[in-house]
Amino acid sequence: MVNQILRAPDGPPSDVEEIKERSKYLRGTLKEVMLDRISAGIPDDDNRLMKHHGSYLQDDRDLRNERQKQKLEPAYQFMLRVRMPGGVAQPHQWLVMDELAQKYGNGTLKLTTRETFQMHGILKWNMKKTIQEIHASLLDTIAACGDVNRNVMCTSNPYQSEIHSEVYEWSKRLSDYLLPRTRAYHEIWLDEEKVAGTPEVEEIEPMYGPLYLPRKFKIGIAVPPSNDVDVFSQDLGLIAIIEDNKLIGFNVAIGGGMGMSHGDKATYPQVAKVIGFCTPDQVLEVAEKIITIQRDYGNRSVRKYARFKYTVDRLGLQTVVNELENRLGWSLGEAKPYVFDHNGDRYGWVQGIQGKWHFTLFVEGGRVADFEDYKLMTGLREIAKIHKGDFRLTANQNLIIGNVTSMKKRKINELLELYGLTDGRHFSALRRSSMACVALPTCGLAMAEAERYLPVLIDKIETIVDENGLRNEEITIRMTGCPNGCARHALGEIGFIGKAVGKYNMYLGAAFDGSRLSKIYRENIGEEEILNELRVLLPRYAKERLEGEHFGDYVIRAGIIKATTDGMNFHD
Ligand code: SRM
Ligand code: SF4
Repeated sequence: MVNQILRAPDGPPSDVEEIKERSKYLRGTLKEVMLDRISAGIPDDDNRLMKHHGSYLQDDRDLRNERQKQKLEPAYQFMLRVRMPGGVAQPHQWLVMDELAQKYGNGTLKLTTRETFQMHGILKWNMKKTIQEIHASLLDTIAACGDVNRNVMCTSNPYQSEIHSEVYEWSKRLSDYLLPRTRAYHEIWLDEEKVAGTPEVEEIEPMYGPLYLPRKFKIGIAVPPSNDVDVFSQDLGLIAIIEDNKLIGFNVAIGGGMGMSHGDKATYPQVAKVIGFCTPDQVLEVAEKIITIQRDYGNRSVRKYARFKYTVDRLGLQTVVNELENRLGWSLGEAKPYVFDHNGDRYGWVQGIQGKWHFTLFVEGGRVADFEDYKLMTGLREIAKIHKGDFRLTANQNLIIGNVTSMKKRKINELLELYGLTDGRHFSALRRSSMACVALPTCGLAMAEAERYLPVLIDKIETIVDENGLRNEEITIRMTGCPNGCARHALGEIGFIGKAVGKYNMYLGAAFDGSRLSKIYRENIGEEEILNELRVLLPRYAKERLEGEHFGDYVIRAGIIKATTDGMNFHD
């Protein structure tokens, strides 16, 4: 029986709730099915649990039809996602990820929109070895997916002030504090023995309980003026507040999220709303209590209505704040002023505090691979071999080679040049401000291409951009292969959501600083129509824009898109 207090508000528990309940704290029969050699896949119930261990069973969709014709099972393989708060990896960890991708994966690494690594194409029989090697490098994949708190993001910029490293520490603390306590991961993947006399039913998940959360939960911390983590897209967004060069605390924003389903207006992207302020030593407790509210009141019946944003809207923002303050036993402070000026990355070398250098590399679509004429993966491997600083994965799918001494900078520069690794300066600013989700061929939910197609579309848009003198104009452009919003399309000044192969809904009007959603502009259009629209819009913008006016603001001022401050209007 599902615990009464956790019952979904409007219906019987979903199948996933039943699976979690039966799973004995995320164990299920994963240990056994991973040993089975009859199929390269695993049963659906175990796959649902697998997510909590950072992995999904997928199949190569490029091969799906052919294998079906040949009456073969799909080309099953696993995607594996690492938990890496703040996106910081040490050079030896980079080398391990690179090696694992070559040895067990598809030879590439995906730098995700939540500042971590994903590997694709891992076969079932290599999963345990892969996870063990990741663990040996002092990383893990616990809670990287699933109905728990996910990888905690924070502004990746390591150069502006000491505050950035302090905030990074908070992202680590939050991530560790909010981890599930079950030993399932250690037993299944790391061969940890169960402690004798401790039946798993007694295992304590003091925060999550045996059913975990109704849905995934995401936290990001932004350090103004950079909103690179898109703090308003998070279930819980924290805005670092700095006074007299000291971190005095965080503004707390709740209820953001990007996903929706085509044709279901009860689903929508939403920007998080700021509800108050807490000091650094209060932040773990604030996050914990917010999570328990979602645990207790989130919809456990219909998963597509289960995200915290819907809980907040259903209960009402003030009710949630009251409940939070009841649970805390104290009230949040008044939110403090802050200013964001962008949600993208800045590129190239910059010298920061303590004289250290940092190079932001443009990684198109976040894909690290050796391409025919661009040996990105090899180049980064060679850099990792000599680098003594760190790597920082950004929420825009780029990479910072961080904390380089002046002595090492010359050597790293030589390697950057040797391999032609680029800050993207020879591309348009629009390309440098682009993001695309994985989509085909690995994502089972993709309705259209994204990562493989956006660069091709941008090649064509760049012609229009150049003709109109907009080459250096940073216009954020984001594409997702379905409405789930993994590349935070709703916060791109130009956004595309896949509808069907070659067809997209086009959105315009998000704010350059990530504080306002876009709105639908055209539905179900293909490449030629997209380009035709931009052939009108971009010249108008070039001629009519005010000084310093961003494209997203312009389309609203020009009446092309109606202003919205509310995610509910996303569909209009
Ligand atoms: Fe995502 C599901 C990839 C960031 C919203 N996402 C998926 C899955 C696992 C597909 C699936 O469920 O079968 C995708 C795997 C594709 C593949 O082959 O790798 C996938 N999501 C990604 C990544 C890799 C996109 C990328 O190109 O970088 C990002 C990994 C982040 C990470 O490291 O943890 C990724 N996903 C996001 C974001 C952006 C963010 O978190 O900042 C969002 C929107 C924010 C949000 O959650 O509201 C996002 N992904 C979703 C959703 C819709 C969730 C919803 O409730 O609205 C799904 C579908 C689901 O959960 O059922 C989804
Ligand atoms: Fe897959 Fe859709 Fe996410 Fe893209 S947005 S990775 S297509 S789930």
